[in-house]
Amino acid sequence: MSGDCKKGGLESGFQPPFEHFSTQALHAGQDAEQWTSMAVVPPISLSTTFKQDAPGKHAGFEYSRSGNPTRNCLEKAVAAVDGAKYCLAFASGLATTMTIAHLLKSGDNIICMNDVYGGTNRYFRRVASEMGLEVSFIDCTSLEYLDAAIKPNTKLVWIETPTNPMMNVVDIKGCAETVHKHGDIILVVDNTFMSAYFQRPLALGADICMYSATKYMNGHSDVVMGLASMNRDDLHEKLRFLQNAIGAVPSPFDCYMCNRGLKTLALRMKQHFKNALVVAQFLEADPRVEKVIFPGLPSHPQYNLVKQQCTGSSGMITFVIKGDLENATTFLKNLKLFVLAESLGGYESLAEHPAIMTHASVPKEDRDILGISDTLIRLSIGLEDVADIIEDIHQALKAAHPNVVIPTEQINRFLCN
Ligand code: P1T
Repeated sequence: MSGDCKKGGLESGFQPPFEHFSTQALHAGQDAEQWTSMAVVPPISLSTTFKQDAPGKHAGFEYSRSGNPTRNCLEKAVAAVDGAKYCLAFASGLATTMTIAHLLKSGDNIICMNDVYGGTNRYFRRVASEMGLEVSFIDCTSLEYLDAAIKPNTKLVWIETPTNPMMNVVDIKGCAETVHKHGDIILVVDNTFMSAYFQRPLALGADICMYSATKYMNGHSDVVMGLASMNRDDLHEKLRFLQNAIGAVPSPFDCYMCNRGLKTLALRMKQHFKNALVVAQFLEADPRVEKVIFPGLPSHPQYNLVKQQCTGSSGMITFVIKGDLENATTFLKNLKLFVLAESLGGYESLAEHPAIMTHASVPKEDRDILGISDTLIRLSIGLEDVADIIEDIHQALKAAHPNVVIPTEQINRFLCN
């Protein structure tokens, strides 16, 4: 630095600035070569760009949208728990859906299960269809309906199982056989409700297993993210290209959080199932309740299929309260431990009203056909002590149906679980 440059501060009369201040603040201690610190816990790699030794010669990462070390850790862990060769992470469940839809071209047909998350329905019906994709909503619990709906331009079949919110169970193996008989049609299974712990769609013949990782896979209601696992090299290559080309990627911090959440997935899912089974049995025995839909109950119409394709059931329960919208609303407003909120799959118990909340974007006539009525309530059973969960549901049901008296012994049977 020349002597002249050191002379004078910004304002005349001040001392000159300390030498190399800005350069040191930016570069001292920051050599890219040192980040092999053998940390046991994956570091959050926030750098958007990565040093190259020569143009195009790098250690595996160039730019964080195309690949990031923290995201890489998560993708490898999820691929392993899904029994998959590959996994790709996205900015949300719907960003995953949108990226997968980009595998298709204008004029192609998508068959979507008629009972899916309201946002998935909205995306296919109001966004994908507007961009030239043809979407048919079919009840895929019937393999005959599915088979009959497949057309020469059908390129993708999208199922969700169990479905949100009606908890219908779709035969994944049956769908895979039906779909693949017609040629190269991609079968996607939204595995959000079961998580990788209870269901492995790829082993049953699906081509892509996707998640809203916002739910069980992260499990702490503090990350919005999506995941897609697959075994096929060609699908991985195309989706990895689209992940970078579209750019709907999650932040390194969210990847760190989800990677951390995944470590307790098995423990959480076992407890969600255990708690939900007691709650489902309690609701089933309750005269204030019309109907309980829980895949882990023998009364579920597809219980045998659940036992064939799943290793358990999650904390998701749907039930119909007796009465009308007012009874449903009174129940929801009186819950104390449960939080009245959208979403699911976190450690905390949540309750919601699908017709008014998560599935309001589904046309009313379709909701009526599916059974998404004013008295339908969805519970996401959390990890609290099950006696507290039961007591909360009981007192809210009491507020909704003050004239129905429940013998104490009946409640106590469930509190002792
Ligand atoms: O919210 P997002 O991460 O974009 O995921 C969308 C999504 C996809 N698939 C299923 C089965 C889902 O349940 C969701 C999101 N669902 C809710 C927010 C909900 O309360 O049902």
